[in-house]
Amino acid sequence: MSTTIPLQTLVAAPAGSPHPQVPPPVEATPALQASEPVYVTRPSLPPLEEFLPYLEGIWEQGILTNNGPYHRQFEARLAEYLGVQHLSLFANGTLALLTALQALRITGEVITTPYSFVATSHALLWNRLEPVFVDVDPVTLNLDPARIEAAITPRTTAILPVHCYGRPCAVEEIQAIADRHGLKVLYDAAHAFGVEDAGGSILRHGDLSILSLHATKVFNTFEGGAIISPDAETKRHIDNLKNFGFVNETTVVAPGINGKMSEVNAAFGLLQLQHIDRALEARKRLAARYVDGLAGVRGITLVQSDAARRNHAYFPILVGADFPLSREALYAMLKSAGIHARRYFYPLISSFPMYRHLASADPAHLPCATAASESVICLPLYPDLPTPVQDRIIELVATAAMCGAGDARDAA
Ligand code: T4K
Repeated sequence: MSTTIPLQTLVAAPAGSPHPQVPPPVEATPALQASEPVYVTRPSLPPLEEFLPYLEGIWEQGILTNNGPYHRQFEARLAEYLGVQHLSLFANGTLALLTALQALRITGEVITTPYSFVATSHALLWNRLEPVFVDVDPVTLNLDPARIEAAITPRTTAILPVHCYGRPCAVEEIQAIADRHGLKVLYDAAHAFGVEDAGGSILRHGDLSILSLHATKVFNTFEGGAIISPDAETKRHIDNLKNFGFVNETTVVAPGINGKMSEVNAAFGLLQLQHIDRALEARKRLAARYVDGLAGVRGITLVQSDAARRNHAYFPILVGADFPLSREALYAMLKSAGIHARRYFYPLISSFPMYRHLASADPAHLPCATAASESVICLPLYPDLPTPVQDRIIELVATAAMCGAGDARDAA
């Protein structure tokens, strides 16, 4: 491991600092120069001057939204980049989820995971659907296919799995179950931008997949989302739904919504496509560095994707019972050192007030999701994360692993 820099150097030293011996940061990055906290993620942003011509184009044309030229271009280029054929842009991932459920006319109960961002289940409630929570696999942290069939009732119409952290779900097994029971499958692929399995894009599975292009995601358009459809007809229907149900100036065929992405977001997306491969490379390098630094740390389990092409969207670790600090103590220790890691996904969705009354929300039925939720920490990972800062994060975790143990856990 390379030389690390004491965290004090992340904070601007006052005049007459008692640390004159501290060497200057190796890389003069903003995060090291200022007393800025280190967040779980920071958005990838291209140089501002590269975006100005796109804005000028919008100003010249006066088309701000409603399937404008940038929207059409970005939709086509994004589909091409992702290796899918039928993609509809949305204003955000949540609107994409809401619309996907409408498009497939889902009713009754939907089997889903409690181990996700709350938007996954909220999209069901907004469609007056009942989430039925099924436990996750303890290794993949995705919906456990072995537990799905037991949760199917005559009211079940769909399965809504999440490729959590961008790790592919057990897509073949889930499809086989859906086929046996006549269920639709909608993938919440909010984390899975660019992820591929042996056959290509992970987004080709199921009846529909949705993406998030939010600021915190691997690929962002500030806010944004997309639905990936299996055929042109489904895409057309979704395009109508996201535009109030209009098919032409005077005809409305469905109670649609306004889910459209604006020209500014679409133009930004076009520019972002020029930078995404470099961003993914940086994530890969940083993730490998975490693996090198943390793989041997006692009590820490790394949650790794087995995808053919990964996106390294997050770097989750599980803090085990044999780690000297509790998860909460490690989280607090990192925070006090200026490292704002996040406990994605804690609390479980099923424990929020609007869900906890459901029979399927009983933690006794969700032991693996509960255990993961109570032990996970997502460490900062984003393309511009300075190497010395990452080394310091690794050092903090590794040092905690060696500290005088049981007492620290008890005290936390
Ligand atoms: N399904 C799944 C599985 C999802 O994870 C999500 C979203 C959705 C559906 C819905 O998609 P969208 O409708 O959002 O497109 C964040 C995001 O807001 C959310 O998009 C994401 N999942 C979720 C996992 O994470 P928060 O509440 O943790 O965000 P926030 O504001 O605390 O941001 C985290 C850190 O990122 C901040 O501490 C600093 C940094 N940050 C954030 C923003 C927004 C920046 O540096 N710049 C920024 O602009 O939910």
